Amino acid sequence: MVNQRADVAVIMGSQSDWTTMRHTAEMLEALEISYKCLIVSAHRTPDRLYDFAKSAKATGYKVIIAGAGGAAHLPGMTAAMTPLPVFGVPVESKALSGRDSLLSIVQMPAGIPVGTLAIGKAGAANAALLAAAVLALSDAALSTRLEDWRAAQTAKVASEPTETP
Ligand code: RP5
Repeated sequence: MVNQRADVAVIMGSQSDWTTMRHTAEMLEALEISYKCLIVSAHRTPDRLYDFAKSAKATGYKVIIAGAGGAAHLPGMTAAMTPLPVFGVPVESKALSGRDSLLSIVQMPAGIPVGTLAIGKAGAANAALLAAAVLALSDAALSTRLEDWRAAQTAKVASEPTETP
């Protein structure tokens, strides 16, 4: 559900991050959460980052999910300029397999938090689920959808392994 007025902003440092961040978008879609995806590079488009982060709350966003790789300063810089909760997704990098991204995002000094997820696809999907849990605190219908999604996940787990899953 990509609306003009969206609850979640999904920002990423580059087009190349989309292969990871699409999993955030897909999960938000599955939970019927309104979102908008934007490319915002902390080092290539710093003015865009400033404008986005400074206006994010007034724009109506409630949660920001920021994915970046390498020297991944996008989530932290965003968090520094908005009071909204920011969840960071470390994108898997070529040189260091995303460990650089993870450490760049997770090691925020005390005072400006970034809720940091796992590297790659799992982190991208979980960022959407975490955003859903935050939004569900004040949205009973979403709370029910989230509970249903988790129940369906539980129901898919077989009690015994088989040769051909
Ligand atoms: C970061 O550098 C981006 O978040 C991306 O993960 C990484 C590589 O960017 P590109 O060179 O593919 O644009 O800023």
